Amino acid sequence: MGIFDKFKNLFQKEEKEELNRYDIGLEKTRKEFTSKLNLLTLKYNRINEEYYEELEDILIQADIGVNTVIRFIDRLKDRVKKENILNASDLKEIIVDEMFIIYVQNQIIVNKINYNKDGPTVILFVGVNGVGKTTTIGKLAYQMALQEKKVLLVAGDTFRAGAVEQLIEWGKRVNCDVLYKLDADPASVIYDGLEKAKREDYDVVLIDTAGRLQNKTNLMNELDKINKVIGKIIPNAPHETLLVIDATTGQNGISQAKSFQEITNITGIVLTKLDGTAKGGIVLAIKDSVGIPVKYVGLGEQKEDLRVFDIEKYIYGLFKEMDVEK
Ligand SMILES: Nc1nc2c(ncn2[C@@H]2O[C@H](COP(=O)(O)OP(=O)(O)O)[C@@H](O)[C@H]2O)c(=O)[nH]1
Ligand SMILES: [Mg+2]
Repeated sequence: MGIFDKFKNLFQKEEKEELNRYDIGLEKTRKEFTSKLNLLTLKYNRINEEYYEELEDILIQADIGVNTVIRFIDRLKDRVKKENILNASDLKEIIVDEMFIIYVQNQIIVNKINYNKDGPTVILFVGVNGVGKTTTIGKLAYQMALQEKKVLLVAGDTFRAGAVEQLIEWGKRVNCDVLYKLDADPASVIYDGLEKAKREDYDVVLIDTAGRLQNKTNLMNELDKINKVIGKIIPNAPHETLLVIDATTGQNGISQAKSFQEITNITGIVLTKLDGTAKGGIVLAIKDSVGIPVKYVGLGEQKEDLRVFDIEKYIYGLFKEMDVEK
């Protein structure tokens, strides 16, 4: 059974709505990517060196990242040799298959939240300004509230004007409590938030922070301080530190991931605004170059527009319009 049949079977069991969200969110990337691949296949009947070069360009333009692309092409060439593939049209399905392999890399990918069994689960959100931290917190709170979890939002971004109000708005929209304090430093707000969460038996605490990467030492000190406060009130917390990255910033997002990884322990990535880019290949590049799994993807601005990242749905979303000869 080919990989497309495998995906098709898989999705018959899925709710249509769920898959639609990926479809819509990946539309821009898919249009670029699959139409280019289809054209490439038409242009080159037979696989040759020029074919590979053009394929390389297409992948790099989709923001898959140069190193990842080079590895990918090498693997593809190996397979072409081993499996005696001559025609470009036979390669399409293998390209999809190899995308999958590059992401999975024989690892078991954990994209579930590491819930705390004895007390509130603390999730810290970090990332530079404007990437979608506050929005993601709102969306995730909405999902968790639907699962009947008692969720507290903590307004730890005390720097940006309007940041607290924005979180309060989200709290109203998704019907979750928000802890905030005006004119306080982040550590003090977080302290109060976690005390409240313990006292009042919250299941999950989502902590918003300010994202200032202009000065690495400052940010590192600030995150250290925040982590110390959190760990003091709830041992082993934070249970997750999610780095939020804006997919539309392309390779810049990769360097943000590398910088944050150097200063704090990132347990997962949220890739936002996938709906706003034709460069959705960044998902593969992040995993390949930073080694941190993408746990959630943002596929729009509404409360329903966050999804647990699913590599199969993602790849299906990218390639479903690609005609593969049976
Ligand atoms: N299209 C789209 N917009 C998003 C997504 N996530 C966030 N945004 C928008 O990005 C902007 C910045 O988001 P915000 O949460 O304030 O970023 P923060 O500074 O990191 O907290 C807002 O206008 C959001 O509506 C997404 O997945 N898709
Ligand atoms: Mg914010």
